[in-house]
Amino acid sequence: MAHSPSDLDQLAEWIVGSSNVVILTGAGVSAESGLATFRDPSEHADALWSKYDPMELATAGAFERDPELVTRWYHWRFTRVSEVEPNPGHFALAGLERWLTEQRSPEAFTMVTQNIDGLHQRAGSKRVVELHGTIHTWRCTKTGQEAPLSELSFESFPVTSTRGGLMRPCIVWFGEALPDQALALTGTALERCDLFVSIGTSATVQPAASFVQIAKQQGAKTVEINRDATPITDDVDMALAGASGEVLPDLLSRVQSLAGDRKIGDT
Ligand code: BV8
Repeated sequence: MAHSPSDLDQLAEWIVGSSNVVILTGAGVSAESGLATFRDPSEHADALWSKYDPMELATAGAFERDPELVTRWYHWRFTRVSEVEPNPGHFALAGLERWLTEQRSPEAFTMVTQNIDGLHQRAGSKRVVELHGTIHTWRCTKTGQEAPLSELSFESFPVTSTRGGLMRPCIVWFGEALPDQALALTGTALERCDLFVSIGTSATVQPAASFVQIAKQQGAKTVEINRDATPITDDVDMALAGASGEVLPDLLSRVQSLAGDRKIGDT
């Protein structure tokens, strides 16, 4: 199930003709930077951690039962994030945001990411909604006081706060509610969008996996760019099979030549 150049040309037409684009990204977009995804075992998953199921560790219950283990896991994941760079897929999405917001309006582009790694922002994306939070900010379990990860000391695990609580990442764990503001921004963008593109996500985690239906119900065109088929592949108007780091730069150069405009991503 590979994509054809004519699919990319068609998607480029849809992008150039759109007025409000919503992009949903998942761990697959960061895979080509070398970060392990959640559900397909990756050679990047450190042997120490590959025996643990992220679904088990990314929960408040796991943190309560074994705060040292969960803190060590997030410290390892942060170490991995700090060792990698954004990939061409991240840069292409930042270029699309610049082009659409300059050619149309700031609201013309909204990126909703399930990723907590901050690689979209490092690639230059500005309009990013971090649906599941970020590994770069932690908070005290007692006071809720937040601190950037860079200010924490990981000499011992778990990390205690100055107020006698434990520090935990500002990440949405399974079973926890998503941030109100992230959900509100996403809801507004979905209501207004005429093009919804799901990229690098297995479309299995709720409520993000239902966003495509919300977009479809209000009349938006829906697209999936993913390496493998997912539960939404048969529902979208167009499914492009491929690696985001290859498909997205190709797509944007087609958008640019179609629009006959100045180069995408030019500052
Ligand atoms: C909540 C932070 C309610 C942690 C994460 C129905 C409605 C509501 C909730 C539920 C529901 N049914 C079940 C639930 C509960 C649960 C859920 O969805 N469970 C699922 C698994 C069944 N949802 C929740 O708990 C959510 N909370 O609903 O709360 C509530 C309300 C009020 C009060 C209290 C509670 C919270 C969900 C958030 C969980 N946190 N992340 C962390 O990162 O440590 S989710 C986690 O999974 C990551 O964010 C990750 O991004 C996300 C989704 O995974 P994907 O991104 O899709 O990654 P995955 O590996 O699965 O797939 C990668 C894809 O990329 C693959 O398809 C692969 O083919 C592709 N790929 C690989 N390489 C490439 C590629 N594609 C392109 N190019 C490549 N190179």
